[in-house]
Amino acid sequence: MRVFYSEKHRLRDASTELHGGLLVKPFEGPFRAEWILEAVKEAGFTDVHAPAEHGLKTALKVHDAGYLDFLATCWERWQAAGFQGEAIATSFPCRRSQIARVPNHIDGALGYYANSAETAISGGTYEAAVASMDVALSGGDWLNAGNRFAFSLCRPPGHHAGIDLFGGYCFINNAAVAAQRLLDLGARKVAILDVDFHHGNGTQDITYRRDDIFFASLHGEPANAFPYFLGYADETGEGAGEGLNANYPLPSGTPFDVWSAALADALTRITAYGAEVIVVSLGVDTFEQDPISFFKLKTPDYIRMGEMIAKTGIPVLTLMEGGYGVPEIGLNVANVLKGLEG
Ligand code: OKP
Ligand code: ZN
Repeated sequence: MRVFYSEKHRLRDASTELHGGLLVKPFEGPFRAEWILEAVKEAGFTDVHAPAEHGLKTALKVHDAGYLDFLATCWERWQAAGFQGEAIATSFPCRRSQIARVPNHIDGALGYYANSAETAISGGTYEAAVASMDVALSGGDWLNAGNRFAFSLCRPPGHHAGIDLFGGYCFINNAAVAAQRLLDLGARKVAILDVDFHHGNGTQDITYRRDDIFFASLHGEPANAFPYFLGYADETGEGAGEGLNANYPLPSGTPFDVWSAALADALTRITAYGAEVIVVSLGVDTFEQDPISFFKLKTPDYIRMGEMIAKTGIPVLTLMEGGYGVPEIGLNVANVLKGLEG
């Protein structure tokens, strides 16, 4: 298993997150990647490589060009407007709003492109998001070269980033960009399997009308968990993508035996679809000690998770999404990789 990692993740180091009515230190910070890299090396995955720069060509096939330009210039524009703090969206287009026009003022543009307000944009955020995307793309290249496994230690995460939306700590959808590259390199069908605690609303947004990407997500039921407005079981895809979106919303307290039955079903459907590669959006915020989630997975369960995915026989690009708070996130990730390699 080759590991891809960029030090540039450190450039994403916001000082604020809007949480419970307070501006707190973000749950998603540089320490996460440090803990995960450390534990992964400790477990024997020492073949760690910096990513190659890929440019924005593939990203432009899954994201809106105006959105990527907004990400690239947001911090500069926010500062030029004279604001003192980090860029936090406060005004959003909502029911009966006009969405055909992007506001000229950065405060309006920020709300236009945001799907949630906890995520502050700070200096270096865009550069880190691009490096994270390159980490994902380099993992895709490794599989394309004929290898069965890669681990892309992406940070910041990506699965809440939609066609033209950021939020939930995500800016560029690493999984979707990697899937697009694998298709461009010759794969006919790719599956994205999202095992992060939170529904991959951004990935679903990008893949929903497509027939070349099957999307499956296991997550906290949207009635009670972020991102709240997508992730129900009756969202099955649209047009050419009808039947190719599979959501598994699960209740508070879900233990591994219940969770893994949903995983088994998702893997059956991915196999039936004929996926040539599985891109795993790996979040370990399903862990019983995660500070912002409500599933009850334990450390050894992550080995079983990896084993189940590997049993499909399909090549796997695993890339990092969430997992917070406790150092065990590192061992939990390493366990998935161990399970994959068997
Ligand atoms: C990102 B990923 C705590 C709740 C914040 C956003 C959660 C984003 C999770 N302030 N809501 O899917 O792990
Ligand atoms: Zn998550």
